[in-house]
Amino acid sequence: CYGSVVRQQRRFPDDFLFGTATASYQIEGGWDADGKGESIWDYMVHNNPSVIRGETNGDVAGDTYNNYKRDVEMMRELGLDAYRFSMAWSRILPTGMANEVNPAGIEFYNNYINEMLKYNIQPLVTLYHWDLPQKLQELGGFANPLFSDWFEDYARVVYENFGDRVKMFITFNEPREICYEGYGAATKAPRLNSTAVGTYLCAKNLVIAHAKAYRLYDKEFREKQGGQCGITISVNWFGPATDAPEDEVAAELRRQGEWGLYAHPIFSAEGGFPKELSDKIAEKSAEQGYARSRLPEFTEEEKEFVRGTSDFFGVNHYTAFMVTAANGNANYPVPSLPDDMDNISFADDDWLKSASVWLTLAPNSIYKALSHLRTLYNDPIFYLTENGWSTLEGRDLIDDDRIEYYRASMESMLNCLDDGIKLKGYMAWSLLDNFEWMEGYIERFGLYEVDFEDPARKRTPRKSAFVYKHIIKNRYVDYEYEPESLTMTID
Ligand code: GBH
Repeated sequence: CYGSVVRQQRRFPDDFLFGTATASYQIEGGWDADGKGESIWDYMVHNNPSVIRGETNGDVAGDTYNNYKRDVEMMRELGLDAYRFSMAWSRILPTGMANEVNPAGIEFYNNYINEMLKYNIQPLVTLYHWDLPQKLQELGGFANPLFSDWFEDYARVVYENFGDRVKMFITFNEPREICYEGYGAATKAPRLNSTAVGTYLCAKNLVIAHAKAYRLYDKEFREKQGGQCGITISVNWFGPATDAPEDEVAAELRRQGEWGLYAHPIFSAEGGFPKELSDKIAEKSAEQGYARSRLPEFTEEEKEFVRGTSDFFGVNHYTAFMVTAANGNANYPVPSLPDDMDNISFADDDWLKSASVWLTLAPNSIYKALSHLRTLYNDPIFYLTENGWSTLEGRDLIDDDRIEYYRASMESMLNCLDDGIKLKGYMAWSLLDNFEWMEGYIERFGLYEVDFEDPARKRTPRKSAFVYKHIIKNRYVDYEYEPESLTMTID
């Protein structure tokens, strides 16, 4: 009509959960406040500050420890249905072990949760978003087979204290980042660089720890608390760069190495690690003179114990890559997960670039990832537990590229819903600017800008905050919408 493009107004259902996500170390500050113990991030940034861009750290970050009421006020401004945040294990259990509970830690999370509930915002709690108590790292962390018991004990303390009000628990955030980046490489704490042996050992112990925490909830808490328990895995989309069969094989190995190592044991019908990657690792281990495959096996009993232990599939999805076979020519360290997968990936030059090297706006990638997972794992319930866009530090309140990204994500989710994929919610990363791990405060993901020079850590809404608010309120994407001013109110 009148030559303008009429977009079909596809809607999100009223019970679709719109929220935002954060993580304890990235926002809380109060790193040693009121009896909190040291985490592996505290330890790393204090002992090896130069590993972080700008040599900053999360000692204060957004100071949510003292500003949580303002954060909840921002949630109200946006009209969020839900808010995903993580608990710092060492704030609750300073040494990591459950014999000694820190009452101030329990009180902080109680206040935070109660403030959300006062305004009908549903808390989604991640038990572990990368800040392991340092004392447990000194015992080997995820490489110690007893890790799963320590995690189960911690989970019990969390369920007992908060499960009367929290109805959705996520055990781990992004096993790949924990096991590959922290153990196999040196791009996250504890920077062990312990080769593929470390990555795979961590993978096995992590999924068993997840299963113990899930089964504990199931057995002792679900009946009286009535909530759900699941895991969040990072699933970016990896498709073949060409039609060549070797690129399809390469893409499949890449998907198995990126997320299959963690998803397959939990979500597949047969359980255990994914077959093609397992075979490849066994073959390469033998060729390289190892007496056994560096990928540990699951016993039949362990496979059964882990299989089916998630009420939903939490997906952190940001971007996509194209994959091509490397045929041993990529010069990855040997042995390493990248060398075992043996492929190269890249983004299309035409895709919009963010401030993060790894993050571009890839077309319809949420739909590609979820429809693949749906077929592979028998149509699970999905929550997108993270998705977001980075801009460079600077007081860039007009963030049109972030708006473009969020709108594209909405369209891709609507494609999922049209197809009957059971996608139930979306958590934008992130509510506010925060400590972006190795990138410090240089890359910003917030709907709210944070002034890290200001002792009060003032928060200011970006333009994208208004656009997201409008989507949540109306349940569709209005391309005509422009905020009248950048003044926020609570509706
Ligand atoms: C999420 O990870 C995290 O859960 C969250 O804490 C984080 O703030 C957010 O993303 C934004 O980064 O620099 O090329 O070596 C997303 C998965 C995996 C993305 C590691 C960045 C580093 C790639 N991340 N990756 S590179």
